[in-house]
Amino acid sequence: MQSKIIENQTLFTWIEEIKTLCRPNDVVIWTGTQKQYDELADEEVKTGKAIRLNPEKRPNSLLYRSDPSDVARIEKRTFISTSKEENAGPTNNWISPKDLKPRMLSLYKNSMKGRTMYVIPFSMGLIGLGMSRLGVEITDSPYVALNMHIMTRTGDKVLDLINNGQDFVKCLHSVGYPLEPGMKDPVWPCAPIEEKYISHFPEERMIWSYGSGYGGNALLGKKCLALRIASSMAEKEGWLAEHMLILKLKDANNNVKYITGAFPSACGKTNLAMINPSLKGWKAETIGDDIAWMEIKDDGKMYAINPEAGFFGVAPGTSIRSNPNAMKTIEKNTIFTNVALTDDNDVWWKDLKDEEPNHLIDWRGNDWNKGDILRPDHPNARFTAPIINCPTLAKNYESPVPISAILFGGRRPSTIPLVHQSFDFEHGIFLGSIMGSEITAAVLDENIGKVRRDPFAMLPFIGYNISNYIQHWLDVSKKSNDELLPKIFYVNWFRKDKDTFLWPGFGENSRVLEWILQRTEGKENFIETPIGLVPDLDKFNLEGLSVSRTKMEELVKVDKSTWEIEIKSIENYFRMYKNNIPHILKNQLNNLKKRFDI
Ligand code: GTP
Ligand code: SPV
Ligand code: MN
Repeated sequence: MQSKIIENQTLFTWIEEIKTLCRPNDVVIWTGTQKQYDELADEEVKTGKAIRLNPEKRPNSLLYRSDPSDVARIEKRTFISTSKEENAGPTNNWISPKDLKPRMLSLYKNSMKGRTMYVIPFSMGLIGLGMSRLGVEITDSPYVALNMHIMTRTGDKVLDLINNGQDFVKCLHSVGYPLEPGMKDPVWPCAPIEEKYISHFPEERMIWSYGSGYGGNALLGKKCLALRIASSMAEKEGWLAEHMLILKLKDANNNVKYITGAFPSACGKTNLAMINPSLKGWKAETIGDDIAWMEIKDDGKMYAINPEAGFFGVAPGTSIRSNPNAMKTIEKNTIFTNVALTDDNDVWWKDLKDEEPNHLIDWRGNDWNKGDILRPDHPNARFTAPIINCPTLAKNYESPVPISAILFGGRRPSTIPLVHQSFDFEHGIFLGSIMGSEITAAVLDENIGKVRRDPFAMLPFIGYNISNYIQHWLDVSKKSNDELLPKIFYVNWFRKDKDTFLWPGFGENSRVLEWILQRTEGKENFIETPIGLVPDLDKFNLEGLSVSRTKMEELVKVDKSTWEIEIKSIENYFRMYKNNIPHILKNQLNNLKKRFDI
């Protein structure tokens, strides 16, 4: 397939350099056509890398099974490589470019032997929009090429912009499994864990990823570019790159408002982005489910875009009951990774339906029978689906939208109420900075289930020093005022009584959204507590809700003795800033203690 000629000297030279370094068998420029996608998908099926799902049940869809060692983001192999360690800050793994580059160059040497190298120009955000940014990913993984085709806007139109001189982020990826003649290619080639690197060079706006083929480690437009590199660009250019969903809401009176929400990985962004509101007359539309780029425009309001063109969503737990819109989204043209396969060549995962099938092929490719102890899907099994498949997609999903409220949230079995509002924007920044959540399977970690602090749901994604990140939020807010800025809320769908969730979640979260939108209009529907404003239950929509009043009271309770422990834990956490703790956090923490009389 012949694409446009590469006229941009920087791109041309870089491609030549990588060819010489990695020695692929051949080079393919991604043109972004359906034909190219279909042909590559067919080839993947023919060579046994992918399984074509039943075309009658799931047209044009594939199943991939990854290597059991390569199933999620790997934070301990993720690096921010800046010349000075302090520029990466206390939350990132740091290696200097001087040390890291030679180490990785020796890995990249000949690493694409026996493989095809794909050159994928892509745009994060609508092609040509002022808020969008360009990248080019060079990869030896057909899986990555197919996924990038869905997740970003790829092809010749992007190349046109690059040929015209627009900047792009260089993203280099190799699975790290060169093929010598006669060697058999495994179904999911990757490198051993100690050879995996997901490296970022923000000073050069460059990404080098080696050894992993999975998700955020390999689809470099997503977490690597749109969060880590973009956050560092945004700091310099005065905008925000955040791990947030974007949702359009219409209340029963047809008032339209937009909100964003930052929840850590596998904590409910996709679900909220596709919510089916349980409240009568309410309508919700999807704009984005994982990443928001935001800036304050001339009218003083904060606007957001979704830089992505697809969903890379958590499959387990997705069902007609929990998220019917996601189920519709993945009916066709979808890539599934590490889900189980049914006897009629369709997909399966935990809680897909009430009744489990008698037999499946599990995510490792083994037989699974009903009653087996091991689950048949991987907890971080994912679907990759085009955003245009989403039945609730907002018509204006490609334009910047003004944000009325920002939600922070996470999985907290105790302490944090169902919802509370910050006293003002600065207090909201504090709420973002103290966010905590149970670790989920979205990251390869032995501490799944333990609560860790995850400021702004950005702990693994801030591409620079976290002190400067907090300061940057403050600086951005100074471009406007509290009247015009979004109001900030902290939500927790995951409060538990012993082992069961107190709150039904999903569609019922619309009750909380209603309360939030009322707050953005200044309605007196709250009770003031030392941590912020919580719902006055007499003014909270409880009609038809299956939760008892006692449980509701438990859900919005702010208990001083619990908060004494929480405050100690926050103080302890803030020690990581050492001498570099932003003033705003110190002041806010003192104010919180004063309000509690501690
Ligand atoms: P990433 O793609 O990793 O960034 O995750 P995400 O934040 O988009 O999370 P997602 O919406 O995929 O949800 C992850 C898991 O949380 C799924 O298993 C959901 O079923 C579950 N979940 C989402 N919303 C709720 C809720 O309101 N209540 C409860 N109890 N579970 C929820
Ligand atoms: C996350 O972990 O937050 C994800 C999945 O959205 S990944 O793309 O793998 O980062
Ligand atoms: Mn995410």
